[in-house]
Amino acid sequence: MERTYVMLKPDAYERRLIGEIISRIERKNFKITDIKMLNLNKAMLAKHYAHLVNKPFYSALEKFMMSGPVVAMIVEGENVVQGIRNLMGATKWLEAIQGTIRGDYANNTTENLIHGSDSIENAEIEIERFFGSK
Ligand code: IDP
Ligand code: MG
Repeated sequence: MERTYVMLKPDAYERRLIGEIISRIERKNFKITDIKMLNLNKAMLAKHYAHLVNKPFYSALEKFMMSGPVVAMIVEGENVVQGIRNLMGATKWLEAIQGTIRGDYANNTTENLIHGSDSIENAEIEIERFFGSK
């Protein structure tokens, strides 16, 4: 069965939206097979966001992602990588359509509530990074 790595960001925690977002994942009939809360550090973020470290917004992203705990999950289901991306909505909040998590709750492109792996290959790398070999 396909699986993906999902991470609820510190704004989801701060805004008390953890339950709401997990409910949307479960109502879609995806299965959460592991879950934990953790605090990220600069080294973990530099690996997770390696494709963005040279962007002008990276220091703001880093600060935001260390501003509180994240909720890390392994989520399983058929075509779950794309399925979670569809539930999330577009990265840029103005492009995220209503009915998606970002479309309904985000009004900022950095503080956009949720991470989901963008490919099956990256899902396995991210699960290994945050949960170890499983
Ligand atoms: P994704 O989260 O939709 O996969 P990525 O391009 O992988 O989008 O970017 C990772 C995270 O970096 C985004 O979720 C967002 O928090 C932040 N980010 C991406 N692009 C921008 C931008 O143009 N301005 C500000 N923050 C951004
Ligand atoms: Mg991404």
